[in-house]
Amino acid sequence: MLIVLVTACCLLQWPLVATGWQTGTKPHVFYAVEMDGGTHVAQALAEEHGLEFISRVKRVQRQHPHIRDKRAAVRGLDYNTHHKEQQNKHTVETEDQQGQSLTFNDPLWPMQWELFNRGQYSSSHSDLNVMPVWSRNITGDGVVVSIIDDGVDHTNMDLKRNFEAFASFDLRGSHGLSHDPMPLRDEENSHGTKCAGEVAMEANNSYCGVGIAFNARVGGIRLLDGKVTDSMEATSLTFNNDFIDVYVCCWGPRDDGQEMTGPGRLTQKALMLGTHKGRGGKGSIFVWASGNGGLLNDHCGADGYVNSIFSIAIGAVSHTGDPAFFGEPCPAVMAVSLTGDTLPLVTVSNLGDGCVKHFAGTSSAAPIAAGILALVLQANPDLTWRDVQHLIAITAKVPNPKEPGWSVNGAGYHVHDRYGFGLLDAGLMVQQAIHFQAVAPHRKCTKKLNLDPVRILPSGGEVCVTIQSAGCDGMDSEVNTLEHVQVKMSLSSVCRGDLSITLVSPAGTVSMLLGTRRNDASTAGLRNWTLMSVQSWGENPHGAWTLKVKDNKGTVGGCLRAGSEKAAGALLSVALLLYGTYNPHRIRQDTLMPNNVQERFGSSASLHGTAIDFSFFHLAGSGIRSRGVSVRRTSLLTHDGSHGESTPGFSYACLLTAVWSVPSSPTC
Ligand SMILES: *[C@@H]1O[C@H](CO)[C@@H](O)[C@H](O)[C@H]1NC(C)=O
Ligand SMILES: *[C@@H]1O[C@H](CO)[C@@H](O)[C@H](O)[C@H]1NC(C)=O
Ligand SMILES: *[C@@H]1O[C@H](CO)[C@@H](O)[C@H](O)[C@H]1NC(C)=O
Ligand SMILES: [Ca+2]
Ligand SMILES: [Ca+2]
Ligand SMILES: [Ca+2]
Repeated sequence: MLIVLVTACCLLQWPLVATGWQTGTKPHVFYAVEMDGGTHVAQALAEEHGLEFISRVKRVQRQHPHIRDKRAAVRGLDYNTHHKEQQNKHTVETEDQQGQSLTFNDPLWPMQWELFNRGQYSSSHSDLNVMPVWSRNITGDGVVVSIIDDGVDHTNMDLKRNFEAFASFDLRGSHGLSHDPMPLRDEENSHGTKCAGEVAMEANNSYCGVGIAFNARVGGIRLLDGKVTDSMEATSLTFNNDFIDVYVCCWGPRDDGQEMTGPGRLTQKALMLGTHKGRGGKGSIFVWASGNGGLLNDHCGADGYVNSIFSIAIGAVSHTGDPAFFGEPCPAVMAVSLTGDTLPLVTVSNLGDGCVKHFAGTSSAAPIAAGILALVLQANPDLTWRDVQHLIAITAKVPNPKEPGWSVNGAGYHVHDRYGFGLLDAGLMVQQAIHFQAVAPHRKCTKKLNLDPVRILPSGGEVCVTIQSAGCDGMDSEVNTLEHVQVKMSLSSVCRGDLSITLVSPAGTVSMLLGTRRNDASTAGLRNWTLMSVQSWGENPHGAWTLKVKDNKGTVGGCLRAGSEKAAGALLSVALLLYGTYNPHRIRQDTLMPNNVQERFGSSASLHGTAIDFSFFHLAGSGIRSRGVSVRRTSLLTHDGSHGESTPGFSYACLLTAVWSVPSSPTC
């Protein structure tokens, strides 16, 4: 009772979150209220004050607007000169495809090489291997995907049928508070609609193309049209999360190679809340575009959304399996999907005749991944947010083994800074998903390093610290099979973009957590910045971890650094965060066995008789070397019991919104 009264007080006095400064939009005030008592109490409170309950978040803070960029705009693409659209003069259907492939009457279906590649545009037959899944009548039925972006045009002929209002919301309030995410009709605001089309364009309606999960439900949460706040992001990421299965975010900090920022406090909480409570406790799936700053030498280690363990960061490769030129490397990238780089990519739009043939950027790659995950979730709705990440790690394949940079980690996973675990394969993923056993409970083992005195980084030199980890041996938090690894650190620097930060695991896996960025002349250093790697997935964390910060002096032209300079900075604090599971049957020093990637799926590589293309079969003979690590095979998954509850006790809080008028010029 007391808390409610205090809350009411807050309601009257703290317009914590004001988002009403857009000209021409109807102003709304968002209130975050911390309280006990659960949804019904919050709803009653809202009603009492003429407010609308939106969703819950954990904590409140003063909101400052910031910019989040969509990840579609890529400079230097000129579609007209890149290729001639060859007609299928060379349509050879392989034995496996005969009798298996569905045919659609959608006029642009023949152009959708990424879904079904018959050599339409080149000799490459690489695609997402979705046909065997569709042939089994797995088409996204019953799965709900929401695009958090600039809106979704649900009047489009190809989206009408699959549009889901309950997966939709308008946080910009331009139509009043509603479930109508209709975007403005201009090029700038066609992004979310394009993303939605890739996922769920209606199939066989004689219009435009076919979505990868063409029977999934799709909605849009309209967030991006002007500046956003932490609270708006948090609201969108937790919106109706018992109903929405997959959220797609093709935006983030500016990919200008200078910015280093990530989710604010509320958004971090929202990502955690979503993965713990969303989807009835199995966890919301957050698919994230990994960034388009390649041409500006950006590195996704500088993107806190990508570094979150709760998001699945997706990069892009072309039909030849080469990384897209606009892509960004970092060891937090989980996988790649195919993109409309120089080839067409069919989707819908809120402009013109509603159908477009080109869509590029990691913005075009992430929705495809989300569509594949919709197929996977239809095949096995019980999968948790972590099960899904395990499935990606197990089934993604090496699209181009000749690309330098592949290595095999201490648990036998092939990893790469630009590809993550590799290219998604819908057929393989669905096949593995059907009988997938939930992974063991999530554990987190933290080790803080005592850095007193601080370690000085010599100019042009490097500083190394070793962290001995026992993997929290003997404690409830003991981890012996890794998933994500994070390093939370603070350092000062005279020129941030000159720095590179690497982490070497006890098994010898080298993760380049942050690469140099030639445009980042910031002197701000890192303040409790969290870096992440998925590249030690499956390894045993027991042993010595080495963190190395190197000053690559001269990388950033904009940093005028004196020759007489003594230090480039100092390492102030380091904590190693190990996430994973404890498998009681795991032997500490795993028996060394030759790694044979083929062995993993060699015997079961068919989905109802359809051969699945394992490009990564080439791995063994391709000359890929692990970085001096003896490659060994360990148990990939821990099948040692049900996945249990490890939900932290969230104190209850909620976000309310009012349609009250805002004082004339709110200046937050
Ligand atoms: C699409 O419709 C055509 C008739 O227009 C039909 O022949 C074809 O089998 C349909 N495809 C699917 C996958 O239902
Ligand atoms: C395909 O699945 C849908 C829904 O899951 C079902 O209604 C339909 O009957 C199935 N079709 C076939 C041919 O099994
Ligand atoms: C990092 O966070 C800790 C605890 O939250 C705080 O004490 C410390 O001052 C922070 N460091 C920096 C550089 O902001
Ligand atoms: Ca269609
Ligand atoms: Ca970036
Ligand atoms: Ca992530």
